[in-house]
Amino acid sequence: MSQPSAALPLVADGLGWNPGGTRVLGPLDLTVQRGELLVIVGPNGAGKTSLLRLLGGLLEPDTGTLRWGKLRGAGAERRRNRARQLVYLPQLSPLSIPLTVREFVRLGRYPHRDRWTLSATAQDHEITESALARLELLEMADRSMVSLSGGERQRVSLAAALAQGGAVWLLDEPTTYLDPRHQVEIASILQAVHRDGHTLVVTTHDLNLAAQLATRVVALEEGRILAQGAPRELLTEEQLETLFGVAFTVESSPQGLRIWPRAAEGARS
Ligand code: DCP
Ligand code: MG
Repeated sequence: MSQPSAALPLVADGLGWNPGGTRVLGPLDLTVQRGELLVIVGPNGAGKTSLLRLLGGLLEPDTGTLRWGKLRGAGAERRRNRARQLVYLPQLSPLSIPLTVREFVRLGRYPHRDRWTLSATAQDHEITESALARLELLEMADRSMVSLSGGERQRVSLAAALAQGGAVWLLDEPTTYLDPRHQVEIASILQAVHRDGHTLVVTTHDLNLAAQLATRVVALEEGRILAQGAPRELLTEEQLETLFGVAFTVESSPQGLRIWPRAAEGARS
């Protein structure tokens, strides 16, 4: 078997997950190259979250293998390196976290702490404050996480991700709950993270966001890869109708793609 090149952050080979004996995902092969911004699209229940959790090592695969091109060490040291290198943003952040916003964002620094003292350094505090500022959260930094709206919680989770940093970012529907201004803000943060040379794997139902951000789009259907390609190859009216079972209009211009389901077209007029 060939060794993964150091340029490959992730190589999944025959990856499958079958909880309780029921096939949810795979078996599928997927290679994520360093510096890619891979967007995974597909209907509810297609397995996007499951795939992201497998890629992040949060679920154990039932079949196949997952290799990390850049990880060093073995056992506990390897797990610690993975926690440092990997940013995982869940689709649903826990509702009842008895922490303030600032404390939660500071937790993002946890994998970087000295493993004996575990105390936060001046640098941890500085990075936390700058992540809070970037997501416009300084005014609510002392509020309890329990008191936040869905969109506010999502921005706090992204601030924690930003504070953590890492080579590979796995983001599960990072803009679902956000108002339009914050959607634009998050899209520009993700572009900046990508420009900095990081690798991102993002799931979303926002096809316009996928068109805007992706270097490659993977279409997932019933746990398998239906198709993949550059946004203009994959986000076509035919492909989207096959994937989602509803007709789409896709307008292409030099500025990019505009995509909407055709039922919504009637509603607009
Ligand atoms: N599933 C399961 N057991 C779990 C988690 C999920 O049986 N512990 C099932 C539910 C779905 C399928 O797996 O039928 C895929 O679930 P995902 O959460 O991976 O699906 P998506 O993320 O694609 O869906 P959504 O768009 O709703 O987030
Ligand atoms: Mg999901």
